[in-house]
Formats: sequence, structure tokens, C-alpha cells
Amino acid sequence: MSTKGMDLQRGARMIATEPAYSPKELSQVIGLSESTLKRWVDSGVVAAVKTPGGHRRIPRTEAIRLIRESNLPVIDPSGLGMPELSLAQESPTTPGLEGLRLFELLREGDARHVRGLLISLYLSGRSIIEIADGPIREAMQRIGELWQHSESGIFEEHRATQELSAALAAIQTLLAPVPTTAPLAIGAAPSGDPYGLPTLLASIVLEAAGFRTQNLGSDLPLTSLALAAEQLSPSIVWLSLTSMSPPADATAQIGSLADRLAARSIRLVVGGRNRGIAPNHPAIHHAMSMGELVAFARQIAVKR
Ligand code: B12
Repeated sequence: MSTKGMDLQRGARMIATEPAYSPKELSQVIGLSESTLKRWVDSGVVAAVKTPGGHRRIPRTEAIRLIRESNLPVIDPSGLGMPELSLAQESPTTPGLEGLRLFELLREGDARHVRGLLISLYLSGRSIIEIADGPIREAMQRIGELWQHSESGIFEEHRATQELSAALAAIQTLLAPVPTTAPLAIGAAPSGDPYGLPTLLASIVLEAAGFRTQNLGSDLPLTSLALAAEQLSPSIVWLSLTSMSPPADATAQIGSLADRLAARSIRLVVGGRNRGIAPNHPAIHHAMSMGELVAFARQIAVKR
């Protein structure tokens, strides 16, 4: 694998630091012949760059696209820089039980296997939306039931959040680069809301849908979120509301944020378990899932 001395060809977009494979290297990873891959590159089925010496190089994000869309098996996970994938391959999960499996791995604190499972779901063609609204939501719901029964529940909630965040960061490196001209989306969870995972997921599903994103994290004062929007002019702002003990004036604060955004024609989309605290406001859209967030963001981007 090398990243040196490449020219962009045939519209393949890649980030400067992105790894790339020769047809031979990739053929060993996915078990196709080198000549098949060379043919696909030359016919444009697979986008590639060429080194100054004329050698074909397939960017990793393009290799990932090929694996996902063609449902190709990964025979050598290490060759793809993802050795933890073999953990998921050694003990395959029954379809439909991915949320339960993820819960068990999070409960065991097995961070590598968690990463392997999420990467394997993604490589098998599942979208990040499906993974977020499906197995991740279910596994965290199960984790959330533990604290009522055992003292260790709280640290398990923190650990599960950390392990999933790390796994999602690994998946983020597999996404196709977003053009600098793509619409921007920014968002956060408000002051008093410590929940980091939902706002992180919002940012990743939007990035996978082709948006530039800035996740401003949890516990952010809404006046700061308004200021960020005024400076950055995003197409949309998301607000994730999970905490069940929000400040007494939370509804009024969200209304003020929506007013400031509406003055710049920026729409606010709210979601999360406690989204009911957001007021009914013409500039606020209420959504129940990451799928609905992306659908709404796409509508707004088309209109602008
Ligand atoms: C992790 C966690 C914590 C961690 C958070 C760590 C961190 N850094 O993020 C910590 C330990 C801090 C914590 C604390 C508490 N927690 Co807590 N926590 C959880 C847990 C297990 C997971 C939350 C999570 O990340 N879920 C993953 C996301 C992806 O799933 P989701 O929230 O369902 O989100 C989906 C949708 O709502 C939507 N969505 C979410 N955000 C957005 C945003 C937009 C814009 C859109 C469109 C959609 C959208 O898409 C998501 C995917 O489908 C939940 C259980 C659960 N069911 O969620 C309990 C849970 C929320 N906590 C609970 C409780 C009681 C508490 C505590 C009071 C006590 C405790 N357990 O420690 C404190 C209170 C903290 C506070 N100030 O509010 C309860 C709330 C009960 C209630 N009244 O409803 C829950 C439900 C657990 C339970 N079953 O009892 N918690």
C-alpha cells in the first residue's frame, strides 16, 4: 500500500493521506484475480489514480465502495488495515440478532470485536443509518437497563459509549471524501445533556449522505450553537435531546435558537429521546430517527 506520488484520474477523489492499493494487493484482499481488477480499472468500473510511473492505485474508499456494492468477501482483513474484522468473521452473527450481539460485546468491554462487528456490518452493505437506528440503538437500550439492576451499570454505559464512538471513528475513515462545496450541517446536544453518541451519529450519517459536518459535541450552550451557525452558515442545524432532566427554561432556549436560525433561513432539526421539550415552531423540524434526519437534510439541501 502506498500514498506517494499520485495523480488524480477519471474523477477518483481521494484525500492526501488515504491509503491506496495496487490491483495485485486488492486482489489478495478480496480474492479476485489481479487481471480482473486491472480490467475493471481500465473500463472505469473501479476508479483509480495513477502514479507518475503509470501504475494503477485504487484508493481505499473506492475499494470499500466496491466491496459493499458488489457484496465481495474480505478474505484478508489485515490487507485492508482492519485486522479486527476477522473477529466478526470467526463468529458470525445471526441476521436479526446484531443488536443483541453488539450488546453482549459492549457488556464484555470487547472494543476490538465491537469495531470488527460494526465494520463487518458496514462492509456487508448496511448503511450507517441502518446500523445507527438498528443495532446501535437496540444495544444501547439494553445497556441502559443494566444500571437499575447493578452498580456497574453506570461505568458500562460510559464504556459502551466510548467503544462505539471509537468504532464509528474507524468507519468514518472508510467514507468517500466529501467535496468542499457540499452543503454544511452542524449540531450538538445542549447544556446539561451529556449524551455524546446521538450527536456523533447525527454527524456521521450526514457525512455518509454527502454533507460536510461539524459535530460540536454534548453539553454545548445553545447560544454557542447559534453563534456557530451565524459564523458558518450551515444548511441545517441538528439538536440532539436525550437528557430527561433538562434545565427549566430548555423549551424557551430552543425557541430562541430557532428564532436566531430562522433570521438566517437556517432550519433546525431536533431529535432524540427527549425531543418533546422542543417547542412547536415554524423553523423547527421534529424527527424520530437518523433516517428521518438524513431525509430532511436532503430535502433542505435540494431547495437551497
Ligand atoms: C449511555 C447512557 C448514559 C451515559 C452517557 C455517556 C455519554 N458520554 O454519552 C451517562 C452515564 C452519562 C448517563 C447518565 C444518566 N442516565 Co443515561 N443512558 C445512557 C444510555 C444507555 C444510552 C444513550 C445513548 O447513547 N443511546 C444511543 C442512541 C443512538 O440511541 P437513542 O438515544 O435512542 O437515539 C436514537 C433516536 O432517539 C434518534 N436520535 C437521537 N438523537 C437525535 C438527534 C436528531 C437530530 C435526530 C433527528 C434523531 C436523533 O436516533 C437515534 C438512533 O436511532 C440510555 C439508554 C437508551 N435507551 O438510550 C440511558 C438513559 C437515557 N439514561 C437514563 C438515566 C436514568 C440516566 C441517569 C439519570 C442515571 C444513570 N443511568 O446514570 C443519568 C442522567 C444524566 C443526565 N444529565 O441526563 C435513562 C432515562 C430514563 C428516562 N427517564 O427515560 C435511560 C433511558 C436508561 C434507562 N433505561 O433507564 N446515561
